[in-house]
This record gives sequence, C-alpha cells and structure tokens, in this order.
Amino acid sequence: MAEGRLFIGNRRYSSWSLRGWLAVKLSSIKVTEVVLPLAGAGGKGSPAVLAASPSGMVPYLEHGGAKIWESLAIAEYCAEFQPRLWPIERIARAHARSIAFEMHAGFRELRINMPMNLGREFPGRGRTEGSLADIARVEHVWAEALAAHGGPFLMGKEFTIPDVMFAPVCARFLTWQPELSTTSRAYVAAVRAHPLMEAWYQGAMAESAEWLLPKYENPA
Ligand SMILES: N[C@@H](CCC(=O)N[C@@H](CS)C(=O)NCC(=O)O)C(=O)O
Repeated sequence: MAEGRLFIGNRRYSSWSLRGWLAVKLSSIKVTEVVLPLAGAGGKGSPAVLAASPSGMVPYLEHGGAKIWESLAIAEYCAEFQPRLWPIERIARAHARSIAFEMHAGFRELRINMPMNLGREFPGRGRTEGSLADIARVEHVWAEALAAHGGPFLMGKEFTIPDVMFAPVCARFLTWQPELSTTSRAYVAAVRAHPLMEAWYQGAMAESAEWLLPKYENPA
C-alpha cells in the first residue's frame, strides 16, 4: 500500500525528478507517483508544479508525515530506510558524499547547454567552453571513483546515491554524445542498462505529446 506521494516532472525532461525517483525506488518506500508537466522556464515552475510543491520544483516527496523537497534531501531521506544507498565504509562514504554533493551543487554549464531529453539525439551539439569543462570534470570524478572502487558503478558493485545523482548526466551524454573516454562510455552503458533506468525511459516514451516543449525539442 502507498505510504505517500512522489511528485515528479515529465520523465522525458525532468533530470532532478529522475534522481528523486531512483532514490525512492532503491529504498523500501512505497509511494504513489504523480507526474506533472514541466514549464521548462528555467527556475519558474509550471502551474501544476507550483501548486504541488512547497519549493515550486520537483521532485517533491510526502511520506509518513515528512515533506521533502530537493533531490539530495530525498536521497538522504531514502537512505534512512535503505542505508546501503551510501557505502558502509567511512572513507568510501565520504568520497560518495563528496561527489554526490558536487553534482547537486554544480555542473551548471553542462546542465544549461545539454538538457535532458530522453527521446532525441543531438550529436556534436551543445559543446561550449563551459560545458566541455564540466564534462572534463565529470569524467575525472568518474574515473577516480571507478578506479578506487572497482566499478561497474561509482562506488563498486552497488548502485548508490552517487550513481543516482549522475544518472541524468549519463542520459544527457547519450543524447548529446560528447567525446568520452572508454571508461566513461562503459559507465554510461552500465547506468543505462540498470532496470530502473530502463523503466524510466519506457515511462518517458509513453508520455503525452502535449507535454513536448519546443525549448528542449528544438535547441538553438
Ligand atoms: N535543486 C533542485 C532542482 C529541482 C528542479 O530544478 N526541478 C525542475 C525540473 S527538473 C522543476 O521543478 N522545474 C519546474 C518546471 O519546469 O515546471 C533539486 O535538487 O531537486
């Protein structure tokens, strides 16, 4: 039985919602999903999102009396129910937190120039000085984590919160197809092959054509 509600944006575009949804699905929390069309107006939510969420943004989780907004706060909440969402060992856990928090706080140029669109491919586009610098940093973070913990995911065999936070970046790379190292390409493929990612992509493909936004379908 559902214990609450998870409000998410339409799956095709809503990268932050993907993070919140993955965290919830990887925990034991059972919620009803409410999918809302995005406005895609850069910080200003659609009327449906503004009405549903205290921050005017998705994802937003209501569960057992708790109201949680911000994808990383949702991930932390989910980890209270499923502690293995963070590595158990202290040093690996510190590393995981550093890279997950860096993702939440940064990579703005990459996010602006290569927005998530699960239904399209824009190879070779979106490559600005800023987005390429962000991609170089992402690749460095991934390579270090994969080497330190043995892959195929950032913290090793388990799909943990750092993978949750970088999953939409993998989706962006599949759409925009920047030049990537062999190591990065293998990591992107491993994330894409996760059953939860496949479920999210299938949900995105089933969404109404009325939710398509020219801004994301016809990027400059
Ligand atoms: N820092 C927030 C960012 C949330 C965010 O920007 N959400 C976007 C969707 S991906 C949103 O709600 N946009 C409103 C809209 O486009 O209507 C988080 O981590 O959850």
